[in-house]
Amino acid sequence: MSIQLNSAQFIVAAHKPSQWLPDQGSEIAFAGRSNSGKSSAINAITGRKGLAIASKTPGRTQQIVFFEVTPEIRLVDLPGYGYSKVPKQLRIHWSNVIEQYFETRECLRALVLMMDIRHPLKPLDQQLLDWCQKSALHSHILLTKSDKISKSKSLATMAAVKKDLANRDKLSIQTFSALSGLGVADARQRVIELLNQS
Ligand SMILES: Nc1nc2c(ncn2[C@@H]2O[C@H](COP(=O)(O)OP(=O)(O)OP(=O)(O)O)[C@@H](O)[C@H]2O)c(=O)[nH]1
Ligand SMILES: [Mg+2]
Repeated sequence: MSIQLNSAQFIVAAHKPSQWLPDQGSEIAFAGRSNSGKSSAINAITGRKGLAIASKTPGRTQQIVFFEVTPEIRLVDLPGYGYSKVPKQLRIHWSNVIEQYFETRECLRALVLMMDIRHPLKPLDQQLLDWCQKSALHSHILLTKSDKISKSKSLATMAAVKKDLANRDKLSIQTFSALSGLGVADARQRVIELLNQS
């Protein structure tokens, strides 16, 4: 099937599970720490600047945002975790909702995990990867904001992260920059493959 990610359209920003789109077809979730570049990655991968709202204020995406590529294919922008300035009650609320999403969503085909290349593999990232491993769900890691460090440093970080995750399967990893465009075509290709594998 030929999937055109640039036809992605915003459908709903869900504050509660009852607003989620029906659990059918195929869906890819974009998750990561607050400010890791999730919304920017969705914009870059779909080639739709301004599709997902990227912000200077971390913790901005406080909904589960559903984008439809076709009625059967969706990309989902999850609220960022780990931002200490978000009130504790809200952080607990979202960690519960994210858990519920991962535990129940049958149409979920893969996780795209964004990690700032300068701060990879924090405990909550590890937790999500552990969950994918346990559930045999594919995960694709984007080491984001690679433009912020030198090429040699970014390759060294990628090697270190790969080594840390060497015992896992169904996992792939790449460097990425929404700003410079590095890795965007590869990420797009990977998302399409992950949608097609279902
Ligand atoms: N230099 C650089 N900055 C980036 C890149 N990607 C995102 N940013 C910046 O990082 C900040 C956060 O980006 P977002 O895409 O909003 O991150 P997010 O993970 O969606 O953030 P929350 O929704 O707040 O959790 C913004 O100021 C972006 O402009 C990148 O590849 N390079
Ligand atoms: Mg966001």
